[in-house]
Amino acid sequence: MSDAASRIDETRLWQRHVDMAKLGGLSKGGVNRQALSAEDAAARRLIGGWAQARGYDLFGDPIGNLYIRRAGTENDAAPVVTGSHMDSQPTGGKYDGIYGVLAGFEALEALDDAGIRTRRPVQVVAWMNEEGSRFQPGAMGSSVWSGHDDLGKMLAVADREGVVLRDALAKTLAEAPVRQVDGFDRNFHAYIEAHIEQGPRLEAGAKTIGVVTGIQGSQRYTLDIIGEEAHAGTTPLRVRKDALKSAVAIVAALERHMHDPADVVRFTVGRFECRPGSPNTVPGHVHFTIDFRHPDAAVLARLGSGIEAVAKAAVGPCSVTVERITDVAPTVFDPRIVDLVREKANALGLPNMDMPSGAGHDAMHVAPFCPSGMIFVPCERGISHNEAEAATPSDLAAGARVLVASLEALANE
Ligand code: HGY
Ligand code: MN
Ligand code: MN
Repeated sequence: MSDAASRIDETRLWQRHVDMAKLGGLSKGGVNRQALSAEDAAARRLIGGWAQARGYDLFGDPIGNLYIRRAGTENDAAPVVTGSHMDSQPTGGKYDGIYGVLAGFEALEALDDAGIRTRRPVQVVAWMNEEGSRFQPGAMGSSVWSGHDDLGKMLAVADREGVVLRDALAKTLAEAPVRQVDGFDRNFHAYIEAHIEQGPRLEAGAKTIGVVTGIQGSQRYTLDIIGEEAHAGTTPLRVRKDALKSAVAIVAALERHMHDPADVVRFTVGRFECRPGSPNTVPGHVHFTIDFRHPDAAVLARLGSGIEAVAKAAVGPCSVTVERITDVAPTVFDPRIVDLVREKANALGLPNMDMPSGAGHDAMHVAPFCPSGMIFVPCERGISHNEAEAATPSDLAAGARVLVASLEALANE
């Protein structure tokens, strides 16, 4: 075992997860730590304190990504980078995202504890708003960093209470102040993100490490169906413009459009808002989201191009508008990084398997800029985006060992 890997401290890493899980902790054991919330600011303060205690450089960029940098002997060399996200779903788990940030931080500490100096700096990034549950789209921090989304446009996005991201970011930075840098430094030597699998394959295969080969592509849309509010008791059905009735017909039509006998297409309606939401008023407006995923870009393009026509054909007497929120192509990770992760897992004697990621991750926006890859560790029954999400201290530490061994090798290239 490499010196750094042997200095990964399972108890310290687990305790950091326990400390973080208190920030936004929920009654069933999960967390609600949405982007730029008070809980997110508290998480930024907590890891900032740990970083400062270790003498790491802490700084933020214009979209709220947080960077923790361990100096290299050639400190101007392009850094080797790791990280993930600290924000969660509204009823999220204790490991989604935060594991990648804490495993990255543990890697820095293990390098310190082993007295290892690397040529390149090693840097952890906590990407802002990966989940996209409060401010859409998700993976926003990494998307703006990469140029895939425009900074100004994202700063103007509002949440469902009408809070504009620019203001929420200013509030967060006031509560968790950090040195700010202008612009986005995309000069990464390599990037490896550690994450729980969020699926059942590692557990079913009795594997400790997932050597991630890529990430499937995804598209997300919002649809607004406009009808006419009316009295539930006096308005005959034949004259109604019932937005709910039309929205249900559209969802059914989209289900047919997305149907895939091989069950590879992942189609989800996750948010469905019926307004005004009064029991005795015919709904005049329905807003809902659709999210679909597939590993083949051509399938995504075909399905996406048909959405508006399917919606308009099913809308009945109402009207419908369709807005594409995000479109992320499938990611294929650099074979050199995939091989390195597998080699380090084997060297550590950890059972591992190559696998694609069904979930989206910030790595999809980093991969076009530098050789990138991911390391998965199991989560119980593959449950995620659920308060019951669970992982074991030993699996989390095993992933961190593979991570630090991989980062050290890359940082001395
Ligand atoms: O939606 C996703 O795939 C990510 O887990 N937020
Ligand atoms: Mn995640
Ligand atoms: Mn997630």
